[in-house]
Amino acid sequence: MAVAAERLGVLEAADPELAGLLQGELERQQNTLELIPSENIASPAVLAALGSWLTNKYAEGTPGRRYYGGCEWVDQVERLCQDRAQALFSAEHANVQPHSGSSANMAAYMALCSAGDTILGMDLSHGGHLTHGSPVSFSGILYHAEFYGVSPETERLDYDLVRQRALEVRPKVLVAGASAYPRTFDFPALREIAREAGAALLVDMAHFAGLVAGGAHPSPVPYADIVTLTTHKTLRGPWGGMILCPESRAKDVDKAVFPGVQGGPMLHAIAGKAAALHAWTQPEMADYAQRVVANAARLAEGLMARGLRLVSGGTDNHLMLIDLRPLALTGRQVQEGCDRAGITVNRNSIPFDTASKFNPSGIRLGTPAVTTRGMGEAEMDEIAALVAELIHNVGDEAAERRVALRARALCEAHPLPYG
Ligand code: DSN
Repeated sequence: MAVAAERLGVLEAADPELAGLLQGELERQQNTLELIPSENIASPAVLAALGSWLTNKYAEGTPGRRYYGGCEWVDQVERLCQDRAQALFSAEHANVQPHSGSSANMAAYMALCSAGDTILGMDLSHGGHLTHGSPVSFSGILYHAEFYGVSPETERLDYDLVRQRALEVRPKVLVAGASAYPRTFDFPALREIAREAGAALLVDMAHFAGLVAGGAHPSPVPYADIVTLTTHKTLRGPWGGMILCPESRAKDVDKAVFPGVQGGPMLHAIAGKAAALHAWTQPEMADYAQRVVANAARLAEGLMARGLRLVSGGTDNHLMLIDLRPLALTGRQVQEGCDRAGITVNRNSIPFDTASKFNPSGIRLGTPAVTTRGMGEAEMDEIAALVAELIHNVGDEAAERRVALRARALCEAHPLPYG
C-alpha cells in the first residue's frame, strides 16, 4: 500500500503510538466488508488534498471577501470547488464550507426560518435524520418540529399523507431526505406540497448525493429552495457538508454558514471536496453510481430469496433495511455477529418499531463502499449468502468462522485503492 505506507511512514517517525492506531484502522478497513450505507472509501487524491498544508490557513468569509490576508491561493481553491459543485449538480450557487451535514442543515434552517418556527420532517424511526427535528437535536430544540412518516401498508411515503400533515401543521420548512429510506423521493410532489402549505422545501440529499451526481437518482435541485448534502457518503469525498441553492438564496445561505453557524472554513477539507468533485467529471463515476444501485438491488434480492424480510420489499437506491422481528432477533445481536465475522453493518430502527433505539429491530445495509472496491453482482450474491447465514445462525461460532473466511477472501480480492 504505497499511499498508506508513505503516510504511515511520516507518522511513524513522529508519533509511533498514533501511527499504530492508524495502521490498525487501515487493516480493519482492508480486511472487513463495509456495508454501512453512509460510509465509503476516499480516493488517494482526496486524501492528498485533505492531508495538505491548507489546514494551516484561516479564511473567514467567502472568496474575494475574507477577513484575513494571504488568501490568494485558498480563494482559488474554494472557487474551484464551488464551480465544480455548481456544474455537477446544475445549481446556481454552492456553499462548500459546511463542516458536516448537520452544520449544513443548521445553516439551511437559519436561512429559511427563525427559532420557534414550525418545521415538518420525516420521523427518525421511519428513516429521517436527527437534524430533521428530533427533540434531542438542535433542530427539535430551536424549532417546533412536526413529523410525517411512511404508510403502514407499503412502508413507503404516501404523498397524500404528507400533504395532509403539511396542511395541518403549516410548516415554515418542509424537510425531505432520510438516512434510512430505501426508496427514491418524488421531488415534484414535495415541491407542490410545500407550495400548497406555504412552506419552503429543504432537501437533505446527504445519503444519495452521489447517486444524483451519477444520474442514478432524480435530482432535487430544480425543486428545492435549499439542498444540503454530505461529501463523504455516496459522493466519495472527504468528511464534510455542502449547500446548493438558487442565486436568490445565496446571500442568506452564505451568511447563515458564516458567521451564523461556523467560524473559519476548513480549506483542506474544501480541497478534498474539490478533488472528489473532479472525479465525477469522469465517465466511470456515472457508471459507479449505476453499479451502486444495481448492486443494492441484487443484494436485496439475494437476502429476500434467503427468507429475510426487507422494509418496503426491497430498494431503489443504495441501502436496505432487514426487519428482524419475524426471526425474533435484535439489531444488536446481528450487528455483533457480523462484526465477529468481519462484516460491518449498523443496527437501525425500522418503521413502527417498538424496540428501543439502542437495540432496534432492524439492520441497515448498503453498497457504496463495496462497489468502490470493485465488487459487482456476483460478489453481492456471495454477500447475501454470508449475511443470511449469519442471521440464520446468530451466535453460532462455527458459522461465524465459515463466514469470516469467505468475507476475508472477498476483501483480499478487492483491495483498498491505497496500494
Ligand atoms: N449518521 C449518518 C448515517 O449513518 O446515515 C447520517 O448522518
